[in-house]
Amino acid sequence: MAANLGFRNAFTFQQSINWFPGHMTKGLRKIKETLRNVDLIVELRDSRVPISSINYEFEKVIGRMNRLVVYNKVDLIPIESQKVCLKLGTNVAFSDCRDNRSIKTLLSSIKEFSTYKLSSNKKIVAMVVGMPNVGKSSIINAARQTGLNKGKAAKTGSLPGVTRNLSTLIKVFEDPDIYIYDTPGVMMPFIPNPINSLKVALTGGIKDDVADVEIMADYLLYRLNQFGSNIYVEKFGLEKPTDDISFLLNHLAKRIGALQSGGIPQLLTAANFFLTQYRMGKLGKFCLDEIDYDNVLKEIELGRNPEIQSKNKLRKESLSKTPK
Ligand SMILES: Nc1nc2c(ncn2[C@@H]2O[C@H](COP(=O)(O)OP(=O)(O)O)[C@@H](O)[C@H]2O)c(=O)[nH]1
Ligand SMILES: [Mg+2]
Repeated sequence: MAANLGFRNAFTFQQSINWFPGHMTKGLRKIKETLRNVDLIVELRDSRVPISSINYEFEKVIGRMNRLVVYNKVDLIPIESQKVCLKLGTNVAFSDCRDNRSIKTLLSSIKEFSTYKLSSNKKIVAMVVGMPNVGKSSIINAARQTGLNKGKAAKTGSLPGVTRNLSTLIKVFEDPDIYIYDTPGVMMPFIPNPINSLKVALTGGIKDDVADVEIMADYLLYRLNQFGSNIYVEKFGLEKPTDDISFLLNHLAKRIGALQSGGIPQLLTAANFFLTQYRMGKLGKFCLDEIDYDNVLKEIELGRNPEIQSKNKLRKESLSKTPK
């Protein structure tokens, strides 16, 4: 496996990538203001980062409201990881926006978990919230397609930050009537664990120009090797796996013809190509978070109390400054 091939067994990344533009503050305020009209919160997370895509800001706003946690993009993780995600809580569902059956199941879960009572003859109003790019707008479109056979009502896109305002109510099902609010993706103002912020950026939750594309590519290579995945080796025409991002990007630039005048490889273009291949699921299915029970508890504790991280950092710094 990876260790035998002499690959790195750790990746150092110390500075959290943070992205919290003004429309997110406004989005969070609008979410709060609209909650009183809502029967069920559908909190979307990205299955590839089921822990890192938890936004603890929602906890403060949503509190004890009725909530269904949906791990979307489940087509991009292995089946064993889905089983582990199920243990992360109750009221959990999975979805793949491109799969009709999965959307049908999701609609049933929305009915099951909403506070709506069949006898009350009332419509179900849900609100989809989550970090940017987890697939909120796509899920509403898919539900509307499956439920009513109607076309897109919410704009979607492969880059984060497409939906900037709270939508009007979008009807997705009849009898019982289900309506959903689409909301802008909200990031945490500060992600306490730097590696988690890198994972969120890698899966497309943070704008690429806020993160460093070549570092993301290096982290991706590190993780692919750790998973012992050889898909990239064959796909990119390499002789054997490599742990050297500079070598890989030079190779890729030549392979895709990303060369400046004088034949100089354009490494940034190669890095973007590498990331896109991964994001499209072409380099394999992986869950990037450690989803063992202890780690989940640790991450949740840290996410809820981000000051723990800064306290630990300060403690370490002061220890390293203490004269010996
Ligand atoms: N593979 C995969 N991609 C998805 C899925 N759902 C959404 N996407 C893609 O994720 C990107 C972001 O989707 P969007 O709905 O705009 O996300 P939002 O920012 O949360 O509203 C788009 O490129 C979608 O096509 C899914 O279940 N599987
Ligand atoms: Mg959207």
